[in-house]
Amino acid sequence: MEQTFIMIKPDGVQRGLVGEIISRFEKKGFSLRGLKLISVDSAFAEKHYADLSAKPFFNGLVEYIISGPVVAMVWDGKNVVKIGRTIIGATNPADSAPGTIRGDFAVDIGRNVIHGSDSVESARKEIALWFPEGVTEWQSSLRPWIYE
Ligand code: FUP
Repeated sequence: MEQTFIMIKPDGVQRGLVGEIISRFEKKGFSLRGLKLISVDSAFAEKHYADLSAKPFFNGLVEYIISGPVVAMVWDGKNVVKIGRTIIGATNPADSAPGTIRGDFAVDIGRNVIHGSDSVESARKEIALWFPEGVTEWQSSLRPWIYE
């Protein structure tokens, strides 16, 4: 099964959206494989967002990510990278559909509540960065009710 890295950003944690967000991924049918509340420093945030280092918003983005604890998660399931991005919604909340996390809970692109890996390859890299200790192996007993 595929895995993705999902992070609830400091605004999502401060606003009490952790339970709501976890609930949306659980109810969809995905399985939680890794979960931790963690504060990262700027070197770590810069590594996570290395691909964006040339962007004008990079420094502000790093400041935002280190401004409070985040919830780092690994979710598992068929097409979880793509479906996870659909659940999250467009990067800019002005374009995210209602019913998506950003569409329901965010206004500003610089406070968009949540991150999700954009490809299987970035998921692999991000999981290795955020969970060097590895994730938990288990299989949900609900699987036959979610997959044909
Ligand atoms: P996403 O994959 O949806 O997280 O979007 P990007 O990787 O393109 O951007 C990462 C983060 O940078 C976004 F979540 C928010 C921030 N960002 C800005 O603050 N301003 C921008 O113009 C674009 C992105």
